[in-house]
Amino acid sequence: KPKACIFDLDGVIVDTAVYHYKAWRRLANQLGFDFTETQNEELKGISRIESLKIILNWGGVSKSDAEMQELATLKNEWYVEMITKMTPREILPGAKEFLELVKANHYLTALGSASKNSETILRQVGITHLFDALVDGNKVSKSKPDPEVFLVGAQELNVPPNQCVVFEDAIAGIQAAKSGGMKAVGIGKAEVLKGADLVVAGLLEMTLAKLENL
Ligand code: B16
Ligand code: MG
Repeated sequence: KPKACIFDLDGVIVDTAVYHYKAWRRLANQLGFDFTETQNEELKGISRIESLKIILNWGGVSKSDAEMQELATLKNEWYVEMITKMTPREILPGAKEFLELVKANHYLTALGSASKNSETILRQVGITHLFDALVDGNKVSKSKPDPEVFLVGAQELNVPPNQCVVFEDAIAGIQAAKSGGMKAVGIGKAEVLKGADLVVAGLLEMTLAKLENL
């Protein structure tokens, strides 16, 4: 029986992808090109600097490392402006309730996100207290599909990886969980999230029975 749940943030608990898209698009437009919402899907779960490299490649633009740092910082300023206005109403359906349910049933909980802004987001939506450990882009250096973010989460909770269940909306995140020796619940579509032990449309569909049967 699993002992801990590790949650990705963007796409599982909140939908910050819309804000990332707005800020990245503003940057792309300033550089003279645009990209679509479909392309934006490819950036989910990918770190800030890796996302920028992908976007510059789409626009056929090349920049030095120093210029890339400046562009990433500029994008982040626009992004932070938007996320500091987030409210608890932006929590995805069933996410807070599921966190409360697992905590009430003595599971340990951790955040496992690529974002360096996770604390701001959790504070804005008012759910920081529901996590026993917070692991994000400030604590780890390797991007998903590397399992580092989830392994550090398991370590901080003091639970062996094979007793951890990861909730993830990105393919790279499912791969990270599996290569870390954990169970993975995909949030989204089964056709997309191949390799997950279970796929649900959202945390609203999760139950204790489904968790215990993994
Ligand atoms: P930041 P997750 C990821 O969050 C996002 O999905 C991804 O689009 C973003 O680039 C990344 O965080 C880094 O975010 O710029 O705030 O450090 O899905 O891992 O919770
Ligand atoms: Mg995600």
